Amino acid sequence: MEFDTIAAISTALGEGSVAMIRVSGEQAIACVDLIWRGSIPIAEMGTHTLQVGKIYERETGEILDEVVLLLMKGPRSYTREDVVEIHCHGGVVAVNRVLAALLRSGVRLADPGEFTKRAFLNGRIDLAQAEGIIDVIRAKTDQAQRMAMGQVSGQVSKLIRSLRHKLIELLAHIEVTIDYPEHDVEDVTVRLLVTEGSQVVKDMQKIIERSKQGRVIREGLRTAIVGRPNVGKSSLLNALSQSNRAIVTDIPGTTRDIVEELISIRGIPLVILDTAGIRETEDVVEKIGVHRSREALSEADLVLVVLDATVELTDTDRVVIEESSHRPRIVVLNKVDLPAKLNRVDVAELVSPSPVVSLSAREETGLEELEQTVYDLFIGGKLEDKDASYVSNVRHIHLLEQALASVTEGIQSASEGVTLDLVSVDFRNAWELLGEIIGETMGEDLLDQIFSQFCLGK
Ligand SMILES: Nc1nc2c(ncn2[C@@H]2O[C@H](COP(=O)(O)OP(=O)(O)OP(=O)(O)O)[C@@H](O)[C@H]2O)c(=O)[nH]1
Ligand SMILES: [Mg+2]
Repeated sequence: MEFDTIAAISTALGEGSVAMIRVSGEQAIACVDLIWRGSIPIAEMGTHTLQVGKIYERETGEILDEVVLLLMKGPRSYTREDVVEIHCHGGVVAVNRVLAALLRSGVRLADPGEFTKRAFLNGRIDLAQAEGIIDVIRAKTDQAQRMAMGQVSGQVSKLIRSLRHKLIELLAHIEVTIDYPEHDVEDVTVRLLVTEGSQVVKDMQKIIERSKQGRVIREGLRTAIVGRPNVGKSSLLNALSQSNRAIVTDIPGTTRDIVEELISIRGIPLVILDTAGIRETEDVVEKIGVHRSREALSEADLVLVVLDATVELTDTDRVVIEESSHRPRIVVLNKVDLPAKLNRVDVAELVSPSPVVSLSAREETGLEELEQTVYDLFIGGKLEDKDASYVSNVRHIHLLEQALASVTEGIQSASEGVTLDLVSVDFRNAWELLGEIIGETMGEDLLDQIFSQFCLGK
């Protein structure tokens, strides 16, 4: 495909040693040459070579910056088009003036993600790989970044292509059976659809099951710390995040609003929410806080229920235990540095099968056990396989689930004797849904929506 020529600053704006402007398109070389002063014109440079020179303003002749210029001729470039990279001195002003000069020489300012969109439209990468690039940029932990790199290198795409390949084979069988009814192979085809189709269903289920871990690694586990006032919820947030993020006092009802902090447990990102202590209150502000605590409790991926080990269970503790009983949770017995009134075994019995961990948030002891418990609960041994590929993108997971439903329905219909041309509709539908993951079947709107999530210059 051919597009106009675009440019954008690809590095983060701010003071730094280098700032890079990327130019891509048919006119990239000609446009930059208009404002370039080096030992040779860019048009005469070899591909994948660099040159030191100056960028000047055509109107006044003023030298704007001394730069290193890198040429990558298509198709051996990020976008598969001719790409010129201009490495300016870091700093907001120089790079912006060079960009302005470029825009006056006939280049258009790129939209966010437009370079990557071209890499996709020009067939260098598929859509799932392109989305992996956003995830690499956004990754907050090693695990998330490693998983995103797997997606960029095509691991997710490979899984999807293999599923589609099996579906297309089944569709071919259906076609043949419909086209040559005289061969009387309908029974054979139905049996094949049921057995082979069920295998595809199993494969999809496995991928979807694993994607839960993938999603946790990519987006982080939303973890709400709940409990009655003064049990040490804010102290726990501070201990886990090694910060003084939340205010801690001995006054019950200190935390009024939700305090959020991102931490990482062995590469798994946790978004920890410290909440207001749950209790009956007439205070207007605190009431709202308690309402938010309950919302956090019901929406979180994981709930940490904090109890104060130095006193007997109160009615409010029991309410919190009851309200969290259907959520994935870990019960934390806090303040074990002081003489205990609450026995871990009794509590474990009460909250079974939820795990119980005792620790001291103030003295920061027992935190490793909590971390280990979180890790076991959500990842277990399942992550040890470093080569495993994960589907982690919510869009992909959603499409997989729809495709799974469609294949399941197709198999059901086939075994019930529904005519094969109707059955083929379900199989074809699944094939198309999977195609949307890698961008082989999809609309322009969706593309715009996906690429608008990128940074400018990527
Ligand atoms: N001895 C001891 N004291 C603790 C521990 N954790 C918290 N505390 C104390 O308990 C009191 C309440 O701690 P916070 O962390 O503010 O409790 P909270 O649950 O956030 O309270 P609210 O925000 O009011 O709901 C403070 O005086 C803390 O110093 C602990 O592990 N051991
Ligand atoms: Mg608090």
